[in-house]
Amino acid sequence: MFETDTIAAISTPSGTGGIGIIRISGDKAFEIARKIFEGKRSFDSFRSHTINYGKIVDPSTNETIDEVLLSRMDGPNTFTREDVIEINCHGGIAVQKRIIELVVREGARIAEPGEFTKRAFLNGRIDLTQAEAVIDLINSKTEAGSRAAVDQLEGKLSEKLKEVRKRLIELIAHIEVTVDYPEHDIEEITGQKIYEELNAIGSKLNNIIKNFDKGRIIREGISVVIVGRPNVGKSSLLNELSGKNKAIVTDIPGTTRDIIEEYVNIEGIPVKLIDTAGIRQTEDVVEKIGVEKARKSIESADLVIMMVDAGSGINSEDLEIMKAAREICNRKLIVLINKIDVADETSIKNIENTFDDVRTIRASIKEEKGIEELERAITESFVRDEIKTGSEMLVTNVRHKSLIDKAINNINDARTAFESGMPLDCLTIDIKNAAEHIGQITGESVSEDVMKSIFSRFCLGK
Ligand SMILES: Nc1nc2c(ncn2[C@@H]2O[C@H](COP(=O)(O)OP(=O)(O)OP(=O)(O)O)[C@@H](O)[C@H]2O)c(=O)[nH]1
Ligand SMILES: [Mg+2]
Repeated sequence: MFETDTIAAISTPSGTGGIGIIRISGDKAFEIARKIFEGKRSFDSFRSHTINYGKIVDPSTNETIDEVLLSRMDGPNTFTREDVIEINCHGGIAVQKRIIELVVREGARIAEPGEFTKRAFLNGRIDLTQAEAVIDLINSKTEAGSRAAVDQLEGKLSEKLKEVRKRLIELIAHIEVTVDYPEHDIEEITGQKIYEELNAIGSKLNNIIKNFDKGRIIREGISVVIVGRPNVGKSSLLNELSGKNKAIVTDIPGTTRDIIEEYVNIEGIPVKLIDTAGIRQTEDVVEKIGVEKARKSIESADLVIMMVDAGSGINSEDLEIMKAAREICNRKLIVLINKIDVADETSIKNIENTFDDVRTIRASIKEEKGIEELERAITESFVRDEIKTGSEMLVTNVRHKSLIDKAINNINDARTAFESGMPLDCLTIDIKNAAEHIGQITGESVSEDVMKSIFSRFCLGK
């Protein structure tokens, strides 16, 4: 399982930048540096964790490839715990490529995505939740998202989970002792204690998981679906909010045929906007599919914006859609009354009265009215109760969530077994499973497959 060969990668994003960083990690890192680096002083005179000026020279031709700054970092005080070299070169992708080719020729291998972080994990520098936090940090779309990732990187989640796992293992040990010395009255006292401890651990896990929805929103954003009958201005809204002309807008009803998605950042929260085909009875096959997709997307949305056209007023189609939206999602719902520029006060009032039990917002996308109020309404409903993260720790990762759920189920099984009077040693298998599931989160017990899938989500050079 353990690879000890030397790996290398260009760690800066590809393209032309101010500088490029090439990272080498492993037994041969220093040997390679000795061969290709020429400075005023020799490589071996450099102290660890210093940056040194010099040139990269191809030893086979004596050709200078670039002027560089070279960092020498002696293991184990490095990210991977191995000897690490970092070469800061002058950008240009061609130069970076030549250097990395040279490094490979002298004995390194190109790193797989995430392999540096994987080594940090395998060498005990970080645990699995921290490794995953590195990915989240790279990918995080918002400040709140990166804050949650930093918490996780600092090991707050694993600290809690390691503690839970320790308690579970102690429980198993406890039961085994009890079973080995089966004096009846001792067992009864111990049994009660074990039961109480199981309850305590169960509620601790429930506590950790209860903020998951909030964590998910911070990590992945809110998904907001825009629905309404054809021509009310759904695609215009998507374009307006995203500042792009992604969706086609025409005055022909039935313009949008498929789902269109766009990420926008509203007050620091990533919002996935979903524009849908106008919902109406239609015989057009393509449009029918679009309408079906629109209905489906209501099901998975966090928030539904139901748009109506103030100019033409409410008709039975609007009411049908509204009914469907309410039925499918008892979720958050906003009615956006669009095109107020072509409607009079009475008809707008009329619409507001029709939907007097939900939040309504008056808007004209044409005249850019009501957009700010809508944006506020979108974030408010979530920010207030769900997104403001205090100091509390958030579980943002679906993998973690599902493993904690499994562990909670195991613990509940053990509790049920105890309640129905099963002998104590029947509980151990459930408790062991719970410990196993928790261990898979922190990486204390984790399979090669899981690791592969986690680290493959990294970009190269990380
Ligand atoms: N007067 C007025 N016209 C608007 C407003 N918003 C959108 N429109 C116009 O309404 C028409 C339809 O807009 P779209 O955004 O394509 O409507 P849609 O809901 O996506 O329509 P489908 O994709 O067919 O379901 C276009 O001609 C827009 O320019 C508005 O606030 N006022
Ligand atoms: Mg459209």
